[in-house]
Amino acid sequence: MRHFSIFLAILARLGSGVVAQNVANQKIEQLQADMKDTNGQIDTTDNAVPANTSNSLRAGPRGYNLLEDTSVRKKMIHFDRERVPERVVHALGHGAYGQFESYGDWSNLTMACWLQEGAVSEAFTRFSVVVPSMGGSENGRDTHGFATKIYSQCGNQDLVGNHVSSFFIDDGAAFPDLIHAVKYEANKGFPTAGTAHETAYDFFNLHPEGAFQLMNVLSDLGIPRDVRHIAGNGIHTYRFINAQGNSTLFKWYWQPVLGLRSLIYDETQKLQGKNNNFIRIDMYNNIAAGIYPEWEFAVQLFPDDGTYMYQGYDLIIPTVIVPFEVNPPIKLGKLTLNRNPTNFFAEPESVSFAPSNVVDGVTFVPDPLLQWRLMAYDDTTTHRHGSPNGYTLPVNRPIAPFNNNYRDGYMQPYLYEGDSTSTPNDIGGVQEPSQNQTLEYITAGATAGSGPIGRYRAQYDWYGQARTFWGAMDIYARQHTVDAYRFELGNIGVPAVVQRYVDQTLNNIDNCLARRVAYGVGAEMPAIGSGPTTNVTNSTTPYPSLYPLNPGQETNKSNAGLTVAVVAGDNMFGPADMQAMMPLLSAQQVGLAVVAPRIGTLQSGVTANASFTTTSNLFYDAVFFGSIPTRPLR
Ligand code: HDD
Repeated sequence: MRHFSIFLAILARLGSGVVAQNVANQKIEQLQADMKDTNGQIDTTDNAVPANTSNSLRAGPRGYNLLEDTSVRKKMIHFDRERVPERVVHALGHGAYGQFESYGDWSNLTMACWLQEGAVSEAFTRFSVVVPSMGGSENGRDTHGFATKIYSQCGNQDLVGNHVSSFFIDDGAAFPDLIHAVKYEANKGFPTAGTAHETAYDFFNLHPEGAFQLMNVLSDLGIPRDVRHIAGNGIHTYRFINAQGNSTLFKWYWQPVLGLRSLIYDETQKLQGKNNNFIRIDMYNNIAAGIYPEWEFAVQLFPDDGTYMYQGYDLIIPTVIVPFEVNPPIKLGKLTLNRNPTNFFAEPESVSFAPSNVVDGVTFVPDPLLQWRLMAYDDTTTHRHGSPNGYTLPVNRPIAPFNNNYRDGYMQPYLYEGDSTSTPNDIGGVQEPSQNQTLEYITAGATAGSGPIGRYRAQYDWYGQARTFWGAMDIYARQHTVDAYRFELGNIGVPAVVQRYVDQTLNNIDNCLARRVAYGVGAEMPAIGSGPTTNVTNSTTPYPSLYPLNPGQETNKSNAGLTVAVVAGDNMFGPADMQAMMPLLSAQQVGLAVVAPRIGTLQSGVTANASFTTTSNLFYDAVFFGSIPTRPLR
């Protein structure tokens, strides 16, 4: 970890302190009431009785342990139960607090209080990867989760999205199957963190609606440098409701102010071996150093005419994306993450997000993926916390007052007063809101259904959407994506699964793509011309926004928080070089690591913070060898 602490120390001097001054601190104050500082305190039992629990109570120095050792028993009983079930997906994650600031008065769209003029709300965001379990690598190729809880004055608003814009399925009924298929194979117990295996591709073969999403993840978008440089996508269409009861449909996005940055696959794979916590360390250190990542909250707006269609795009099929060129997003506000958690278990681990946590002014549409999500997160939260009282934990508790008759259960923390626990009541207790106190579930103009009851499967040109994405990539990005398909399919032991993916999915997307992948994995190549063919030489799309990593897209807007390593030695890169280098880097908030054969002060007087044995070029965005010229270069 040493190699990161140096970069932290240097960045700390560069911190910009960008937090707005008028931030409400209600959540911080609420959390402070629950903080417990045990520093320097005498060890006691839960019963507050001082106890030496480092040594067992025994019948003599060579005798048996005594049952009477209640203090060590209490310690052990607690320890045996320290773990709670990990999240069934997105188990591996980390998070930070921050603030959401509304850019203006959006009351024309929504009554959501966090989107009104001058509204600044505290927030917590958790980043995650879908497939690995706790303790796995977060640097692998995967979909990254981006979940935010806005502690607004009118209740908690959760925005639970992913870093790419679509999804693998469009009906929540198939979610357990998707996750079974991508997690480790039931009989083998591997692979534990990736989709390069047969059950995953067997599933993908049978769910063509995920072809576009999978191509996103297999492009370089699937291997971001870190999470400060990823986007967030709400994926579903949601509904805004304003105070007049008017509905506007929207899709939401977090757009990183730092821009997008990805690695290449070889780097990612090596980085996992060198440090599988690179991503969370990067986030932690930058926040600690005062370099706060920011994302603008942007929405695509669609009129709600009851059809859930927009220029031919189906808004209730979550796997269908609407390109930004067709409907440019408008920016409504900004999220800044500026405070690391105090306690990993109590905060990033215990935080519970749910798409069902919305405030008045935000509701839903009849999208069958979203509809199941509205149930599943509350359910899994109850399971993970072992109690329906999980939402009362410090990190989950709203700052807005909450009052209800959800009573009792494991770990109920409150001492509710009064006798009535039913609503409505005439004898005193929680009262029902009046019609004008809540707009919850009032979705103006919406009908509950429009056809015969049945089990339906959405129809769409799935391969066409993936083809548009393929067409948006330049030739280098396409090669990387071909390599990724080859890696994935090349690791599948059942040739029929591979052949089917090549023939049915890839060849329906693009004949050239299918042939290239098939060639690399020893599958039969589909005949030339047997599938559609995109221009092979370069990006040919009316929708360049689909692949924002192409050069020239201006996505890499800032170098803030990147790190340069200089290689130093007793006689190499001296104090004068250091003096020349620092202003160049600090002007851009770029950190510096000094790497030498050994850590410590070198003969030149420069201090090395990392050595060749503790670090790797993979941890840096650039490595500098040599001296800084004293005269400008010609
Ligand atoms: Fe999910 C966690 C994102 C579909 C069921 N999901 C979870 C997290 C993210 C997402 C970011 C981690 C939250 C955290 O940090 O605690 N999930 C998505 C997105 C989806 C999606 C963007 C599609 C648009 N998810 C989805 C479906 C279902 C679930 C269709 C079930 C019907 N997701 C869950 C879950 C998790 C979860 C099992 C595991 C832990 C948790 O909820 O709290 O309930």
